[in-house]
Amino acid sequence: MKKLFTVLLVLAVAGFAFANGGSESSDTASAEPIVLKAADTHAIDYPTVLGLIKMGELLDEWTDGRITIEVYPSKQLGEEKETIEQVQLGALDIVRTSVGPVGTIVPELSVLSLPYIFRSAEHSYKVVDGEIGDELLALCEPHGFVGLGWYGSGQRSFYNTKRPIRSLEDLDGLKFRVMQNPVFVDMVDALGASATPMAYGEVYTALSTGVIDGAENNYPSFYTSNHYEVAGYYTQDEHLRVPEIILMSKKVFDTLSAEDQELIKKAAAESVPYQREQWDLMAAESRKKMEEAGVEIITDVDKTPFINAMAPVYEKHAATLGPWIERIQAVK
Ligand code: GTR
Repeated sequence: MKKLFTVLLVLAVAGFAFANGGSESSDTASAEPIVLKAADTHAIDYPTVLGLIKMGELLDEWTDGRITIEVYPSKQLGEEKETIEQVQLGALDIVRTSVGPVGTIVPELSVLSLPYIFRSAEHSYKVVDGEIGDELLALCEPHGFVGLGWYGSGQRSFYNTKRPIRSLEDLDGLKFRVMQNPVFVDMVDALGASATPMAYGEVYTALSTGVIDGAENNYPSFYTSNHYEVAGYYTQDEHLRVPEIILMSKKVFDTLSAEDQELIKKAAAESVPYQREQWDLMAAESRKKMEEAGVEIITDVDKTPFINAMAPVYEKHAATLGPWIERIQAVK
């Protein structure tokens, strides 16, 4: 009996191997090269772009060059909002973007754009790497995206051309650029300042010409966009921790074999820890460079009034985001 079982097992394994090998050699379509185009707003050495490059290298290695990623950095394929739309339509394969603007298409994602929703970087990683993150990625699908993973992007704080901000009063009358999602307008309104949604690539000129007085971002974006040249005051109020997301076009994804889909998901997942390491390095380096460039970094800011001022933003979005807010806050 035992012998028969062993023989059957051997036959089953052989059959499986044959079926696999057979399908590979007969299925010429799976041997066709797949070149995925990926867009990022940042320059080639920015951690998010390095993450995409890593993802492409892994795919290249695992498939002997059959699947590769062509990364287009520095907004070569357009501003973030446009590239998100291109991915949704299937005209572009992959975009790495801030979650911020995606919230206008996948409403549940806006919970990650609420001010002070995360207590720390650890809290934000725990949320996106856990059940909540997985559910949010799955919610991208009905909107035409396959959510492939979350990259790190630290904290976002206000900076401006006028004066050091230490209190809510200091914000009074200032005009800030925000990312294109109404939740950020609500946030700035609640702080008593005014907000102008605008594409990232327009911010430098808008700051230089006085169309806006300031903006908000993390250290690497503030530094690499050269905004520090015109906005000399950076207040570390840490109001946002909006993650970065890798989105693939569902239209394109659905044309691939299940095996290739798995490889793409795996490569994205494996690029995440690498991206986050690169992130930490660049955040520290950018902060140092900001100091060297003479930016006044205001760290003695009492965040409590800022946090309390956000109550109306939470009230406004409670109807749609309430259960998500509670779940995120409950993650210890
Ligand atoms: C950066 C982010 C970009 C872009 C930019 C912005 O931190 O990495 O994807 O969203 O902020 O403020 O538009």
